[in-house]
Amino acid sequence: MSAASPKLICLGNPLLDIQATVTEEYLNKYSLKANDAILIEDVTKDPRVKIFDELLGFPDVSFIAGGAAQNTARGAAYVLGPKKVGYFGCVGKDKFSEKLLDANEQSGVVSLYQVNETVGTGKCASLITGHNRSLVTDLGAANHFTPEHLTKHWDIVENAELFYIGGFHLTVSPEAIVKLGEHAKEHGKPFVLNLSAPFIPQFFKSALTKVLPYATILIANETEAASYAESYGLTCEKTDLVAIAKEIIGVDPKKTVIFTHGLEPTVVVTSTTSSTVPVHPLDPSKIADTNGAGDAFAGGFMAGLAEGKPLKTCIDLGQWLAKLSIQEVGASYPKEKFTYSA
Ligand code: 26A
Repeated sequence: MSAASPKLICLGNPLLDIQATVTEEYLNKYSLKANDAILIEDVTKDPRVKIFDELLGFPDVSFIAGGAAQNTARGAAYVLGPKKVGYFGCVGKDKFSEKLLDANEQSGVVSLYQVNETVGTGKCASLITGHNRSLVTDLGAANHFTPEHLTKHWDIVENAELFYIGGFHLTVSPEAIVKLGEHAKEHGKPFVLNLSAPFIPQFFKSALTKVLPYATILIANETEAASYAESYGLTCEKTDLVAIAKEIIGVDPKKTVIFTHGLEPTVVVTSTTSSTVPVHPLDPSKIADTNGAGDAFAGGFMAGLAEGKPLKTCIDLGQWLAKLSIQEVGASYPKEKFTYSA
């Protein structure tokens, strides 16, 4: 395999995060929950588009590379080093995409962007209240990713050893996910899917149902698990993570389900086992914000998987990287290089 060909390929929606601390009243004004992710589907009708302009007037506003799977890609690269991680997504031709490109370069991620000449790069308002974050996204160009772009770079796909798909991309191109999934399945490569947000199982169920069979590993948090249980009409308790995981696995011996659960231990279920892995607790006074904690977890996890580490070590690596990330503003990683040791 050529040195320039990344081991791990990620697919998602490249977004620039516009992050600021807001008040509860501000969230209420737009009927937003303190901890949620929503998608603006019609920028001409949704009053919440105003948020992007309003945030510019907030004293602590900052522009930070975002997009859930792109954050994960940068996280994996933090551990694996340069050129080991590639990232697919669609951006516009503007200052925002230049900033994203630069952030990827700085962190060693190979950007495999499709460029849309007519639509601006996607953006995400990340509204911070205490340790919560409310995400409001205008996908922009990210909504225009097409499977043909994968075909263009198929040699890179073929050289990759494992894949990570942000569930958020189910709103954009399930076809692209299936295309990568077919390849992974045919070659027995790990194919990891993150549920990303409660609205994915709720409102994108048919796309999720198409893609789920390809996932060798599913990652989600407890609220996404509950939303899955609700959407698929599972009869178990919506808080019984092991039972939900078992339903997802069904009779697929190849599937593993990982549910993170805030500060509670992470739940890991395979077709024959179920166990937990503790988190790495952090003194709350050291938390900058928790935006991107889940993406960082997935980044560390994917890095471990790429290095062939045992499942429990991969999860511990994920917890370790999440702990580093929540000490930074936004879905970011320290400038300094810390090294994980099991
Ligand atoms: C389709 N939607 C809604 C989204 C996103 C998203 N990434 C991809 N698609 N909504 C929010 N994000 C990203 O999630 C990260 C935090 O986990 C934000 O850009 C933020 O960096």
